Amino acid sequence: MSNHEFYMDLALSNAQALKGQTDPNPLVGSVIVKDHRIVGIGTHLKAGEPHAEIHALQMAGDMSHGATIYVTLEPCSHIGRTGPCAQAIIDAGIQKVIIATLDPNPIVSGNGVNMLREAGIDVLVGVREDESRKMNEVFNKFIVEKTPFVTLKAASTLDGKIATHTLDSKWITATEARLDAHLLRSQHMAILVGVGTVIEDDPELTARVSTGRNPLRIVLDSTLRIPLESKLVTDGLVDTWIFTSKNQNFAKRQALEDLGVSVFETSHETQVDVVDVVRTLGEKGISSLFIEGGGTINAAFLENDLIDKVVFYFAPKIVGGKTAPTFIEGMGIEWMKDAIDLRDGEFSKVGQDFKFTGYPQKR
Ligand code: AOF
Ligand code: ZN
Repeated sequence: MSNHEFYMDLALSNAQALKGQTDPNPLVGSVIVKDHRIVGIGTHLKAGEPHAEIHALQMAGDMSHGATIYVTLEPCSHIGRTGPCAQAIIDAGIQKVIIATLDPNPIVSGNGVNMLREAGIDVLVGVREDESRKMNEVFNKFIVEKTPFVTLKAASTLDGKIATHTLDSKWITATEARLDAHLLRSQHMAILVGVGTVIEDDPELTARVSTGRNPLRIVLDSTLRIPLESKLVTDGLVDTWIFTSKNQNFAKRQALEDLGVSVFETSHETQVDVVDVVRTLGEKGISSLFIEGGGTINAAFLENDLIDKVVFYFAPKIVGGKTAPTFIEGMGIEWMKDAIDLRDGEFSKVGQDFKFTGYPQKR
């Protein structure tokens, strides 16, 4: 490993630790090195606050003169809520800028590098590029498409069941996998379930991990069957938004709105239109969505090509049973050749369970 990679890894791991805290802005880390010593370290902490480079430059002070700065994302060239960082780097007398990847944000992309080069600064792009791009997979999509990066999560037995044929489902995976899923919840801006889950389990849908913030809670409910006394309606811990159809119960809607719940009608007559849901969330600035639905909701999002990533936990157990529910239901496909392929699949072990992550190939 070269020095460049060593310092970029430090910047990356600092940034990665903030996952879920900066959105809808990217995760960005920076390190400043002068005469083989680290003189500044900075990480972007929160949208609207200073960018990573600014924190690092402040720490380095006069030591920035003639130094090398490592940044996991191209320094910005625009004046937004802060910035431009490229100008701050020039003003600080930095001699060399090492960047992991260009900024996919169309108002920055390439312009930051151009600004630096025009000022006579030596710029190198591409150190740990893949790692940086993967770290910001949510931001990379949202900043270009303005719709959320959607992750589908499920936990099943090894034979794909999410309950037995008597509908007993507690518990499929063990504590470690459930904690891992709670951490993922806290890293998303919104979490989505179906009304069936609310009626059966009366969940809180909060992230029970010490550092986590709680995501916005979203329920798909075509007629507005959600009980007015359910925790999502009454606990006030986080906002709850319900997406419904034209076939909604309008009196119930008023009662829900009086209790502080937001209700959105989608364009379908009898069902919740999941394409509308994702589009609306994007318009509301939600950059990441975590789906914990049952088999019907999961299938609806998959069939509409709306899933960017899957996280499946498999307990090494078999329950069997033709009528025991599985985590993808719907109609299913007709021909094996049309199966949804999952790219870049990875398996890991979490406690006694197995975790699969992969990226559905869009059609
Ligand atoms: C960040 N943190 O460390 C860097 C960013 O809204 P603003 O003014 O903070 O600008 C956000 C844009 O700045 C963001 O979309 C990205 O293109 C660029 N770089 N953003 O939040 C950072 N370096
Ligand atoms: Zn910036």
